[in-house]
Parts: sequence; C-alpha cells; structure tokens
Amino acid sequence: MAIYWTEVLVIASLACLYTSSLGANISYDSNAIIIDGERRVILSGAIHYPRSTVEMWPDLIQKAKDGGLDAIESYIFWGRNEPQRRKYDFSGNLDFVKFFKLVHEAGLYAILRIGPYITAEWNYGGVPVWVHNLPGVQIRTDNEVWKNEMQTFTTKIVNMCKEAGLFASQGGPIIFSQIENEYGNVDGPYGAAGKSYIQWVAKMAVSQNTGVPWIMCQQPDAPQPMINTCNGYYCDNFTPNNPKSPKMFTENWTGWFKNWGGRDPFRTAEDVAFSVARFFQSGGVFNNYYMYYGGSNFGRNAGGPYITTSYDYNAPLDEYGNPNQPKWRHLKDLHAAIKLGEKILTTGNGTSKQYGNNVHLTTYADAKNGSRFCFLSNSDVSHDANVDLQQDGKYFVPAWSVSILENCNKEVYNTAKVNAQTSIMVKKQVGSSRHHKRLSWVWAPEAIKDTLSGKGRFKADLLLEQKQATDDSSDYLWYTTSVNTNGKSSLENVTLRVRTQGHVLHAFVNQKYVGSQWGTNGKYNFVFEKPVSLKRGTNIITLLSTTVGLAGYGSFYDLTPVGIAGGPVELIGSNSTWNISSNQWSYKVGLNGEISQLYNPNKANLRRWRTTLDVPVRRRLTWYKTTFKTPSGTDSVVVDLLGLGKGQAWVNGKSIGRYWPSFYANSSGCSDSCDYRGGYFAEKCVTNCGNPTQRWYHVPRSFLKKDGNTLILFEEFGGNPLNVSFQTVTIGTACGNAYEGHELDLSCQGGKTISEIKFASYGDPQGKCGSFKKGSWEASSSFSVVDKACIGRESCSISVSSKTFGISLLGNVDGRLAVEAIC
Ligand SMILES: *[C@@H]1O[C@H](CO)[C@@H](O)[C@H](O)[C@H]1NC(C)=O
Ligand SMILES: *[C@@H]1O[C@H](CO)[C@@H](O)[C@H](O)[C@H]1NC(C)=O
Ligand SMILES: *[C@@H]1O[C@H](CO)[C@@H](O)[C@H](O)[C@H]1NC(C)=O
Ligand SMILES: *[C@@H]1O[C@H](CO)[C@@H](O)[C@H](O)[C@H]1NC(C)=O
Ligand SMILES: *[C@@H]1O[C@H](CO)[C@@H](O)[C@H](O)[C@H]1NC(C)=O
Ligand SMILES: *[C@@H]1O[C@H](CO)[C@@H](O)[C@H](O)[C@H]1NC(C)=O
Ligand SMILES: *[C@@H]1O[C@H](CO)[C@@H](O)[C@H](O)[C@H]1NC(C)=O
Ligand SMILES: *[C@@H]1O[C@H](CO)[C@@H](O)[C@H](O)[C@H]1NC(C)=O
Ligand SMILES: CC(=O)N[C@H]1CO[C@H](CO)[C@@H](O)[C@@H]1O
Repeated sequence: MAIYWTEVLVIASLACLYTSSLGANISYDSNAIIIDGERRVILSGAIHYPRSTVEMWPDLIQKAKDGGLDAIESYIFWGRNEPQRRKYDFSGNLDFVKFFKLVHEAGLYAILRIGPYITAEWNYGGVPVWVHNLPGVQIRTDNEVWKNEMQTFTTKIVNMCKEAGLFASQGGPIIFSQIENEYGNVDGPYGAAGKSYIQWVAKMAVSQNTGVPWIMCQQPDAPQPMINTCNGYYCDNFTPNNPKSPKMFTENWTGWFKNWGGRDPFRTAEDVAFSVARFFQSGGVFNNYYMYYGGSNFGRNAGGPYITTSYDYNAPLDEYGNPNQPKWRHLKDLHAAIKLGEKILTTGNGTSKQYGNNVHLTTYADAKNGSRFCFLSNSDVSHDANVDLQQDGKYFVPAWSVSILENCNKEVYNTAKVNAQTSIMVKKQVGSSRHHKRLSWVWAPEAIKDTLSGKGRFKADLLLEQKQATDDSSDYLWYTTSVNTNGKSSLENVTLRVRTQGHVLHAFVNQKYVGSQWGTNGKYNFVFEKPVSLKRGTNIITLLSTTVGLAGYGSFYDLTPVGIAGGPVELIGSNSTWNISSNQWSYKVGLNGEISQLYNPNKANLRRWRTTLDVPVRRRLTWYKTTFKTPSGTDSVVVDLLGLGKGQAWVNGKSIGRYWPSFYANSSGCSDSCDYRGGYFAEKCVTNCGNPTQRWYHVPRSFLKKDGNTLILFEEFGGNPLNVSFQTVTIGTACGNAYEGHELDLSCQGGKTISEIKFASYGDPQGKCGSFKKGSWEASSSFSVVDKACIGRESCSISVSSKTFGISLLGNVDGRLAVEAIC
C-alpha cells in the first residue's frame, strides 16, 4: 500500500511539472470544460483584488480553496490600473499579476474578466473618467476613440499576463478570459452601432491570442467563438446561443450590494445552494459565485451613486474574510457532492423524469458502464415531497430543494438540510468594555474663506457638469458667483432654488450657511429650495456639490450628469424669478485639506491642527485627528463611527473609504426570519432596519503599525467623534444543527474557546440559532455529551447518531442535534 501511494504521488507531481512547462489545452463542449483532455465541471468564486489588501489575499484564496472551489475570478479595474492616460499603477493591491500568481500557487485556476467596462458597483463602471473627457469619445459603442482606448488597455493587460506566463496555455492559472460585460442587457439603444461594436469586440479579443477561450456574459448574440454565459440569481433555464458551448453561470449572485439608506440584503444558504444544484441538474458545467468574497470599497472606489463602502454582498466569506456561516460550509458540502458526480456529469447523458408537480429526477448515466448520478429536485414553493424511487429508495425532498443522490440511490446532500455551523459575529470593544478610554482628538477647520468670498480657480459663464470639471479627482466641486441686487424692488422673502443632478449639495449666501440636501429613496437628482437673506449690492452665492460614486450601469450610463450641470440656479422673489444660471461662475475643485494632504500624518501640517479643551461638534467641513493602539490578536479590526455625519476616513494616511453613519436604513420591511423557499430578489430578506446603513468600517490589519496609529476624518455634515472606537470582529455565538448520520462541527475563532453550552438537544429540536427549543422528544444525555465534547476547546465535532447519545431509536425515527455555544 505504502509503495502504491508513493507512486501515485510521484506521478501526480510529474504531471504537474509536465503541464506547467508545456501549458494546458483548454477546450470545451456542451457537457464539460476540458482541461488537457480531462472533462471537468468548474466551481469558481469572485474575489476582486482591489477590494482587499495584498496581505489578505493568501488567506482569502486558501479559504476559497478549502470551500471547495476550483477557480478564482476577478475583473480588471481599468480606472485604478490606468488612473491617467498611459500612466499605469500596478502597485499594492492593484498588482493583479501577483494576485493571479497567488491563485496559481494555491493550485487553483483563474478567470480573467478584463471588461474593461465591468459594472461591479465600481466607480464609473470601472472606466477611468479621463476617457469620458477625451474629445470625440462615445463609450461602449462603435467609436474609434473608445475602441482605441479599449484595445490599448486590453492588449496591455493580456501582454502583462503573457509576460508573467499566466494563461493556462502557458502553464498558468487562467482558463478563461472575458471581454465586455453584460452588454446584451443594455445594447438596444445603441442600435446598429452596438451590433457592429460587439462584432469588433469579439475580433479584437480573438486577435489577442491568449490560447484560452473567451466568454461574453449576458450576450445572446455573442459572435463565435465567444461563449455566451448567464448572470443572475438562477440560471437553470439558460441556454447558450451555440449548442456546442458549455452552460456557464458567470455571476450567480450570492446576495446583493448595499446603498446608503438601504437595508442589508440577505440570501439564505439554502437558496444559493438550490440555485447552484438546479444549474448542475440542468446541465451546467461552470458556476462562478458573485461574490465569493465581496470586501470593501476603500478610497473613492465605490460605484454610484450612493453605494456603500462595505461590499460584503452577504457572500460566503464576509467583508473581513471570515467564513459567513452557514453559507460557506453549506456550499462546501454542495461542492463535494457535485464533485462525486463529475465524471458522469461530464460524459453522461442526462434524462429527466417528473414525479408529480414540480418534482423532477434527473439521471446522468455513463454510456459505457451504466453507472449513475442523480439530482432529485422539488421546485414547489410550499409543498414538501415524498418520492418513492422503488429499488433506489424513498426520499423526503423539502419544498424548494434539491437532493443529490450518489449512484442514484444514496442521498449525499440536500440543499435545504443544513448541517453547517451558524456563526453570530460580534464586535468587541478593544480593552475593557466597561471602562474603555475615549480617544482624544485634535481638529482643523477646512479652510473655506476663499470659496465663501467667491474666489475659485477658474471661471465659466455656465454651470458645469461635475466630472467634466473635476476629472473625478475629488468628490468636491465649489461653484460660486456674485449677484448684484441694486435695482431690484424687493429683497424680502427671497428663495434660493438649485436643481442639481446630485449627489449632495451645501449652500452658502454671503458666507452664511443656508442648508444641505441629498437624495433619498434612491433618487439622487433633486431641487434644493431655502429662503435666503440678500443685501443691497453684491451678494456671494457659494454652492458645494459632492459626488458619492459615479453611476456605472445602463445604456449610456457614462453620460449620466452629476453636479449642478446646467442648473438652473434661481433666486425667487415675491414678484419675480431671477435665473442666475448663466452668470459668471467661479470654480474650485476639491478641498484645501485634500490639496495639502491633511489626511496624511507624514505631511507636517502641524500648525493646522488645533488642540482645544472641547473639540467642536456638529461643525461642518471639519477635520478630526486621533491616535490609537493596534488591537491585540488576529481578529479583524473595525472602527465604529457612530455619531459622525458623512465624510471620508484615513488610517495612517490610507483611505478606509467614505463613511455616512447618519444615513439610516428604512425602519420597515425587516423580519427575523427569512423563508428560503420561493424565488429570491434583492428586497426579499433584509435586515438592519432603522439602523445606520453602515456604522462599522474595516481597518485592514496591514494598515496598522506596531506602535501608534493615526485616524483622520474629514467630516462634511458635522458630527461628534466622542463615541468613535476601535473594535474587533469575532464569533460570539456558534450554533450547530445536524441530521442523523452527519457530524456537528463547532468552532470559535482567533484562539477563543467554547466557554458555555446554552442549548443542546438530540431529538427533534425546534427553532433557530438564538431561539432553539426542545421538541417532542430528546435524549436526556444531550447536554452532558455536548458539554464534555466541547467546553474549553477551540473546536469540537460530534457524530450525530443515537449511539453517541446512548439511546436506541424505534423504527424509522431519525434524530437531529441542535447546539448553541458561546465562544
Ligand atoms: C485540445 O483538446 C481538444 C479536445 O480535447 C482537441 O480537440 C484539440 O485538438 C486539442 N488541441 C491541441 C492543440 O492539442
Ligand atoms: C463508470 O464510469 C465512470 C465515469 O463516467 C467512472 O467514474 C466509474 O468509476 C465507472 N464505474 C465502474 C463501475 O467502472
Ligand atoms: C440519452 O440516453 C437515452 C437512453 O439511453 C436516449 O434515448 C437518448 O437519446 C440519449 N440522449 C442523448 C442526448 O444522447
Ligand atoms: C409686486 O407686484 C405688484 C404688481 O405687479 C406690485 O403692486 C407690488 O408693489 C410689487 N411688490 C413688490 C414688493 O415689488
Ligand atoms: C414676506 O412673507 C411674509 C410672510 O409670508 C409676509 O407677511 C410678507 O408680506 C412678505 N413680504 C413681501 C414683501 O412679500
Ligand atoms: C435659466 O437659464 C439657463 C441658462 O441661460 C437656461 O438654459 C434655462 O432654460 C433657464 N431656466 C429657466 C427655468 O428659465
Ligand atoms: C455616545 O454614547 C452614549 C452612550 O451610549 C450616548 O448616550 C450618547 O448619545 C452618544 N453620543 C453621541 C454623540 O453619539
Ligand atoms: C420603507 O419601506 C417600505 C416598504 O418596505 C416602503 O413602503 C416605504 O416607502 C419606505 N420608506 C422610505 C422612507 O423609504
Ligand atoms: C440573468 C438573470 O437571471 N437576471 C435576473 C437577476 O435577478 C434579477 C432580480 O431578481 C432579475 O431582474 C434579473 O432578470
């Protein structure tokens, strides 16, 4: 035996060397992805390199591998990698080559989605804003200026991959590349130019000679040899436009993203598993989770308008990289079950048989030796099914679930029967929670004398569109003008009215603050109207317009205006309206603090910071600075910004993103439970009603130093930093629920151990994590068995069977074990 195993290992490693020196042959047919002749189904997950840090990459990739994935997918983020025309940046977490090399080192494949238009809830859909400002450009259509930029960047990325040997054809990890992104969803309004554009896109991609196949997602008319793929919550009814193409699910949405003012979307593990199992049941060969790890929109990268800094996505790995349990583990179990059938699924012939309403048995059989693999699905929304497969056994298939049957006669997995741990994450105050020391602050006013007195940097006789004026170098654009009231009959009861395309407006008249406004309910263009007092003679009107991420989706999304673009701006008196839109306006891009890098603790700026006994609160346009110690341990660090309004935060000079804890989520629509049954949609199950949309902000540990750290905030609306504190994220409560014949595994995190068992019942326990209850029967030893196995351990495992609990069960009764433990 020992010799036999050694030989297998030697052969396996030789095989690796062989393929990595010569490169792999990636091909496909309608049943399989074929890698060097081996027929595969591929399980992939999206992890975007700029949404985490280089230091986090190896752990995220390893957890994806441990979760049973074969491949990692990432878009390429053009706007970050080419921030100025022909000036590239591949440093730090923009080093996608390093990212894909780590994927390769972990033994995983990679999917390269170049776009370079990508949506991705990224600022301006990933396209750099300078492209918008090129003369003659029309984005994403048959336009020479656009095509030239798109081809130049695509070629640059492909060449970098080739130089690093990243394509599978060179022995690297990349088995597929994507060009464009969901164009088929929006191409109608582009007309004939859209059609000829997509033909050009396909030719341009093929001419890159990557040696691996190209895909186009959501492109029903994808030109050959592009593979058309599906994005959505479910893709079981999808058919590619070429019968020879494999059925590929490039974006199976594991959850959804979040807007400022929005609630937290939640998609159950049962429903994600159902969607994936249905997809493979119906002949799918490639599934990519969007997102497997969402991460954070650091800096000003969040798309728009109004997408939050957190891009958690309710993905299998949470924003901080911790397994989101039970989703991560339940999908891991699904992947293992699907892989049991890989050979038969990819060579076999699937036939389906109906068993009553909405119940289908799909049998895959190997043509040569007759071995079988089955999916038994019940897509009914409310009725569970009992299915009698005669000699293959009897099965209970809950509503909206799929059972996977090895050899068609043994249930190895059911999407609705979750055996995985549920973790309830908690934020722990750093240091002693009862007497934690408040941070001490210094502050600096944003210098606004110039703009309040009407001085800008350049002038125009019209109201400019914001990204045209700023090239998106800042969120902020000042518009100022002066108005002479001599000759006006009345200066009483005057109203300032500003129509803006968004996203936030602050108004001042004669250096006095008038008011602020922003979009609500997802609307971001609005009319601001406030009474103002004017004086005889010259009056100064100062408007500060703020963007919160540029729109990135839809036909002609790139032309969506922002800022006061065209206005009108009007002064409305009791008798007349005075349109001042075509006054001479003076402009200034950005804040003085941005220009002098007040956020960077390494820049002196010392004289700017003020130390006063009482730090001013609820003061607009104010900078705050404090220092803090690095929390001990390895758990992820967050900063709680409750009490602040809106702005941006930096730790040791690195932006941790925009913050807006004063923007509360709608207080209605949430419920404690979420029925996994029935089609999912983003608003189906939401949490966090009536709370700040995002209160905690991730501070990656690699941003921290051994000794003192600096937190700097720019507060736009006015807030109070008194309660700001640093916390760590860890598992507070671990619940387990496992069926007869399975293992119940529990684990804590960050070196903590299980300190208490709050609930344990082997029987037919009811309820869910946090509110379990004893059912109609239970083994009296339930508590002591679990206590003995788990207390004082970082993790424990209990095999769920009557034997473990020292009882014998009568007839057909199966036990189930539910446990709630405190870490
Ligand atoms: C790659 O594999 C496919 C399918 O197995 C085969 O048809 C093709 O000839 C192979 N190409 C090369 C270059 O070996
Ligand atoms: C039958 O073929 C499948 C591949 O389709 C293989 O996995 C399985 O081991 C074979 N079974 C027998 C009994 O040879
Ligand atoms: C699958 O096998 C069944 C029975 O062996 C046969 O009737 C059917 O035509 C086959 N289908 C395909 C697509 O080969
Ligand atoms: C407003 O207009 C009316 C009639 O047009 C006039 O009688 C009145 O004096 C005006 N009021 C002011 C404050 O100018
Ligand atoms: C201004 O408004 C007040 C209250 O609405 C009104 O009493 C007053 O007459 C108005 N003045 C003018 C000049 O319109
Ligand atoms: C205000 O003036 C601008 C620029 O002259 C013009 O385009 C716009 O139509 C005017 N708006 C109104 C409401 O009169
Ligand atoms: C700070 O926290 C305390 C205690 O929770 C609370 O009473 C107070 O209102 C908070 N202050 C601010 C500015 O949020
Ligand atoms: C809050 O949500 C409910 C439904 O969930 C909706 O009817 C209501 O309009 C929302 N309110 C706001 C302010 O968005
Ligand atoms: C491709 C696809 O299935 N898209 C769907 C994704 O889910 C949303 C919300 O349910 C649908 O509107 C899309 O049609």
